[in-house]
Amino acid sequence: MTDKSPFFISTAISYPNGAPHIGHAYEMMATDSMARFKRLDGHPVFFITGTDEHGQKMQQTAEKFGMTAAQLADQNAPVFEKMAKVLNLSNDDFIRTTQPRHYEASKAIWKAMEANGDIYLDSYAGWYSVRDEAYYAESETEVREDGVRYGPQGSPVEWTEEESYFFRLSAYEDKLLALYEAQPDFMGPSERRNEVISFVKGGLRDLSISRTTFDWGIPVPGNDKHVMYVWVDALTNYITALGYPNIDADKFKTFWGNATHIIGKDIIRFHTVYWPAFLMSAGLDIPGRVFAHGFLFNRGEKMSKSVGNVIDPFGLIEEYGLDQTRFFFLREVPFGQDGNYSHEAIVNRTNADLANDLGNLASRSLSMIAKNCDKALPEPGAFSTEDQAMLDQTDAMLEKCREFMDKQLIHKALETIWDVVGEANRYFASQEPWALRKTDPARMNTVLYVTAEIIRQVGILAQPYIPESAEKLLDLFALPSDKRDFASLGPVGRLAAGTPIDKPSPVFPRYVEKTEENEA
Ligand code: ME8
Repeated sequence: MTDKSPFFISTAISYPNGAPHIGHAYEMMATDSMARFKRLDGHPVFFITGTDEHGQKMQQTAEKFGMTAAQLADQNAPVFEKMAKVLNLSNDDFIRTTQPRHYEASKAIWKAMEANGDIYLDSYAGWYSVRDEAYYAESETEVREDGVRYGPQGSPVEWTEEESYFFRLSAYEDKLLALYEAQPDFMGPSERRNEVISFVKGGLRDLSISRTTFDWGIPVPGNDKHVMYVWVDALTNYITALGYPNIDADKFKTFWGNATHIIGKDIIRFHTVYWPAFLMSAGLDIPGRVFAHGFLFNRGEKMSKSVGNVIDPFGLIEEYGLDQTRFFFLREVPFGQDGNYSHEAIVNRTNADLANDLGNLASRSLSMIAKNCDKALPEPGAFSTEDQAMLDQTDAMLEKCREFMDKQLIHKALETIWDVVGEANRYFASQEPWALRKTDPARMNTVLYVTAEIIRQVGILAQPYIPESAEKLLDLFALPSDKRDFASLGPVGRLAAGTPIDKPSPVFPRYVEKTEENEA
């Protein structure tokens, strides 16, 4: 029996200080593929995403637009919610940190940390980056030629001095190092692990966790002059979604304890240092894994509003199609590394991998069945060595994909599936079933049967990544919904001879360049 334990997974929650960009969409698509994979593999899954609406960055952006932070959040958060829908996300909840349930959860975790003796009042004097919403030690900053002091992520920092509550992070140095040691898979990819360990070994200072110079945040329990530092409330969103502080409810008991957080590489410190320390302090379980993906660049250039090369995810989906966009980013960019987007690359993936390799194979083989076999899957004869090798490789996909997906190697899982698609194309071309029609119809039947069976399994396994198209592919076999999960992969779910197969409708359209001639 394979493990079917409950699985909790989250994206980071985005700052709705502007419209969503492709980096946000990328994280959502990737996390969705993991949630869908686990569901299809028989696990109870809880998958969340949302918006991080407090903090100085929101407040400052709102001021620039002459609105309140609450108005800015109310304007943009629904665009993120809409994006989740447009991306066909299978999220079970969408957290907005301005929701009353989140105020309750944040206040509760604060009180739990306070009750544990980890919060005290003092005053803060140091460097703060509004863009990163992060405090930095002076040694992490540098003054550049322009005379401005910058933090390690390249954003300007400003000197901040105010009364502040502190979290006793220094007391967690050894506990965190012990956690990294005891739970080697706590964070990935491995390069990031070493960075974090050396940061913690370098010595942790207590963390300022409240602000008094602005009021756009959750009030500190017992002292309304202070609002919580935005990251204290932001990280808490993960347990808000499970009904915290109600830790005895089924949802919390089922899903907290082995969480997987998918985030970008710029916010790993918050998730692997601060968050586990807060949780330990509040007496709650630590996540099972934090995985940091890379950044997306437009033809190698960082996307920025001032350069004017920010990619709008809605536009991209409009242009190339949803599953084409999902497939491109998940197949092309090794998950965990930085990646690039270009028009040529996405057209190439769309046309080569989807339209040609999978689409054409399905349409050629199933059309032949509809035409030559009375619209029903033919009875196969004895399998040749080639047939058997093809089926064996197909049956072996699940185990390999499962292993890769457990390590968040989404691109490797897709490579595994498309290796089979490539091999199936070579098989089909070399067996020449169209020539066998006259010379050896029984053999043609076997080749068509094997090809159809490969397409069935590829369709089932492709669902996490390209859900809509995979569904259409499986519809070609009129496969019932209870035969579409991973328990039906392999020999147990083999297609039955006689399965009705009509002339297939196209599943993967080719991308045609928009030239004046084509437009006319
Ligand atoms: O960091 N490519 O919000 P955010 C890939 N609110 N990923 C990118 C990216 C890019 N170009 N730009 C950003 C925050 N991201 C906090 C998170 S979680 C409790 C609070 C990723 O809107 C980024 O790494 O700046 C992060 O994981 C997510 O998008 C939201 O970024």
